[in-house]
Amino acid sequence: MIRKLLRESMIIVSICAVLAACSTSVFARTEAVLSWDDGEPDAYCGYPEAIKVAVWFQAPEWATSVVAVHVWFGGEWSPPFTVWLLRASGEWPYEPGLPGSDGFASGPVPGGTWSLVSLHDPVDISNPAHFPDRVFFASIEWETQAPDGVGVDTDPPVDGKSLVSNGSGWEWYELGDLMIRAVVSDSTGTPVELQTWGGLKSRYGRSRLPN
Ligand SMILES: [Ca+2]
Ligand SMILES: [Ca+2]
Repeated sequence: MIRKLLRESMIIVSICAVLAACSTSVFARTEAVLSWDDGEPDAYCGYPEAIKVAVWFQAPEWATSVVAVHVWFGGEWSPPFTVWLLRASGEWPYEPGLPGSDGFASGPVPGGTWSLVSLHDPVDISNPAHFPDRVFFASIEWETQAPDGVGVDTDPPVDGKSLVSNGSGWEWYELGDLMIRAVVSDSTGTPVELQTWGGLKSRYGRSRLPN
């Protein structure tokens, strides 16, 4: 009986080892977390200074998609919020433009720590017509007042890649680096469909769309 149990458990261990090897070879992918902050908030940026914030990123050449966003909220809990992956508008100096995908609704999440928002449909950034120079903006828009807001790293170097909006256009935020990070991957994302303002507004309503 004991010998039989041992033999069966050896078979199970062998199957698990084979499965692990297969999953490693089939699903191996490279990911990187892009960030401008040091991981320690020194201030917060929230209502009424901003109702949405964005951070500029340029993905490495090997990256083909954005798969997640990390955000640090202050206070005990964040308000409900939406994550947007925004395309650059025009040419350098880039500013946030049209959404590169649908918004990803999230929150409330605990404050005082990193929250990971996994993009259930990774956003494909490999097409230079949609994401020139692999530039994109990770944006957070909250739906109710957020007095504590998003963490700000004011320690040098302040990289000047953050923007805020009170609903009418964007301004570069110079006090520090907003604590939003982007996870890029070499896995294939969902191709971006060129969307028109009219189509987006009819789907989500004007108030939920970034400018
Ligand atoms: Ca800091
Ligand atoms: Ca910095």
